[in-house]
Amino acid sequence: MMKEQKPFMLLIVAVGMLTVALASGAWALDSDNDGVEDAIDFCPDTVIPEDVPKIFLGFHRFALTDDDTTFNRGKKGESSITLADTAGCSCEQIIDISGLGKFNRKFGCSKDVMRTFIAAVDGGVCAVFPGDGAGNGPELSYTDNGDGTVTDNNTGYMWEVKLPAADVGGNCADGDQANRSVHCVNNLYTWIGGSPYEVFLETLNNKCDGDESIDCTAGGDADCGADGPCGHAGFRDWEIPHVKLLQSIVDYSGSYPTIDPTFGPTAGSFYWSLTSYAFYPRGAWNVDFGNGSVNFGHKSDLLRVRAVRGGG
Ligand SMILES: [Ca+2]
Ligand SMILES: [Ca+2]
Ligand SMILES: [Ca+2]
Repeated sequence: MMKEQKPFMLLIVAVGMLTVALASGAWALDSDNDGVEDAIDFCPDTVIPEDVPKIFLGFHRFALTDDDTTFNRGKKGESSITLADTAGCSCEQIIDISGLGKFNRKFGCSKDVMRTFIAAVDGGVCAVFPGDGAGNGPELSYTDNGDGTVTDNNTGYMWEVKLPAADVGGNCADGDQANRSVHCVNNLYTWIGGSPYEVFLETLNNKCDGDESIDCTAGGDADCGADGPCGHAGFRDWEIPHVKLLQSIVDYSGSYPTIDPTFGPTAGSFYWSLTSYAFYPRGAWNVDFGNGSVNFGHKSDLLRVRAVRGGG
């Protein structure tokens, strides 16, 4: 009797284990076996323990030096950082992704490297498509960085803040645009190549912050000396937003202009996007911050622009 029941008992046990496994999600695919599911694992083929450090793990440095998924730290043993925090990336993989040098490879990833990478991972995972400002979707939320930039807390994108038309330091009251700061609210640019539109980005990315006359294209921050960092607010990757990104900052609650005041002076008028009109290549899309509409115009039209960088 016992011999006949055994396979049946085994089947019951197997079904029970399968049920528990499915309920706990334990069967979700984790191809590199690092405890982070493939769907949210940013780094495939993680090896534990990893090939870093090459010499020894530095005092405040992190790496996966034993068999578990928690980073070891200096001589202190296990740290509080796990592979779940780094989206499944080992120190070695972080070094490769971040383009870091041999020092990290010899002694492990520094606290700053880990912190920056984890923040980037968090930013990516947390990026949210904002609502319309009129009660639908996530609430519009912005942070004034106090340096001529504002961050959209939903998308993570950083935007340029404009100077008012009366601003004296930026010479915004000067009738000749060539004498004004590129940040002046009423500056107008065409979309086409070789245009002031290119001058605009060229200045944001290659002139010293706060002094738009010093060129720091070659030497970066070193060329700027006491005039601050190279690039607007110290960043050199400013772009013109594509049309959907530009529309993401429209506030449809009925405000005029249709944008949060954190963005500083904004005209109730048309702002260029990067996006060409596919059916009429001489045209490109713009957003009207007078009513929130998306329109297209001739690339030779003189419209306003607001720069953007980074993102989730
Ligand atoms: Ca994994
Ligand atoms: Ca460990
Ligand atoms: Ca991994």
